[in-house]
Amino acid sequence: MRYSAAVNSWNEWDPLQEIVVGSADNACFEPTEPGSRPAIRDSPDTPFPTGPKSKEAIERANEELAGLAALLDSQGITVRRPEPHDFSAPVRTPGFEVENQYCAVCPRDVMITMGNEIIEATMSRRARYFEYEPYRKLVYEYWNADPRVEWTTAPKPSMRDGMYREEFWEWPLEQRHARMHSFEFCVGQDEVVFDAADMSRLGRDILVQESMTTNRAGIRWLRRHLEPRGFRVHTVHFPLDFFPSHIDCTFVPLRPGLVLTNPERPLREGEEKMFLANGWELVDAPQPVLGNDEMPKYCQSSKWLSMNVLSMSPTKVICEEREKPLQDLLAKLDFEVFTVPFRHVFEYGGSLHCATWDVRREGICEDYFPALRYEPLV
Ligand code: DAV
Repeated sequence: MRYSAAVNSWNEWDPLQEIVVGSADNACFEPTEPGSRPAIRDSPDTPFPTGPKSKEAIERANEELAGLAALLDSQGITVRRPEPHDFSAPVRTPGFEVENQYCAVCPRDVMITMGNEIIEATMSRRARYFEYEPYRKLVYEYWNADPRVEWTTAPKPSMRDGMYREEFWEWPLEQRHARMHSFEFCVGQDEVVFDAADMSRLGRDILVQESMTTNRAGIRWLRRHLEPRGFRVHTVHFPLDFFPSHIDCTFVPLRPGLVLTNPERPLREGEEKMFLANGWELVDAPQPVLGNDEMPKYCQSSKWLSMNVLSMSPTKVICEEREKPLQDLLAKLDFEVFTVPFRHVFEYGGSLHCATWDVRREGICEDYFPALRYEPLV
């Protein structure tokens, strides 16, 4: 039996062995729904398109995704891809109906590896309810290959109207400012809701961001599931991000002792203590080269996709090719920096970290916070 299990990944940086890279095949525009109000960047009053993305837009994104896959492959890393899925099909459940689904560009949002376990997130948006399907064939393969592999699907929320707080989208800026410490967003607190990309893995310690896509019940579910398995789960907040969704453009661990931080989204006061008390360094990313007004017009993410880097090891990191200031900073921090063009993937909701799901890295579960005092739930 080989030393490490078919599924084995405990952090964001250990030497990468096997990874899933997303695909833009059959991608559709995300529909307007209670958990999402997509808008065209330079023309917010024009209705957002619906249905399938254009063939050209899909080809451009697929070409960049293939470029990332080729780079990973050239480094000896096994690259897997999702199965085709008809995202143009509507979804109807007892609780909701939605005209089309989204895409399989960002496996990170849906799937997470916690050591030898695969967890499928509940998801927070209707159009993404069945987004685990393109990965199921791979999950079965890993699960069949090795009895050490655990597989958990988190409870699906109803996604009925009552689960959401639709007024959220109308709150004026002053109100958002006044409420910035309440951490109430478009999803209510009654049902268990989380996207996988709101988590970040640092060995025994897992960070979870409270966001538009992960609520407090979701975090309680994760704690009750993960604490008996030896993990410590830490909720983190970034009060200046009024539309938080997914932690990997905000707080990006690069190796033991080093986190790349977003200068416009500091941690809530006090939450930096666990890092500083354990000798970790928080280093701000430089301003992105591509500003918010240079993002693709259908892109719903911020310019901070610049920070969404992918680690191949504690010394090798992949960065978008235009983001020279960040590449220089990473080189100064002793990383070997690899670059790929990835701007056409942005309109599908992510960059290099979002568009991947690492299944296997070398290494074991380690404690990078030996001075931590932690109160488990039970
Ligand atoms: O900062 O706009 C984008 C990440 C989406 N997966 C941001 C978060």
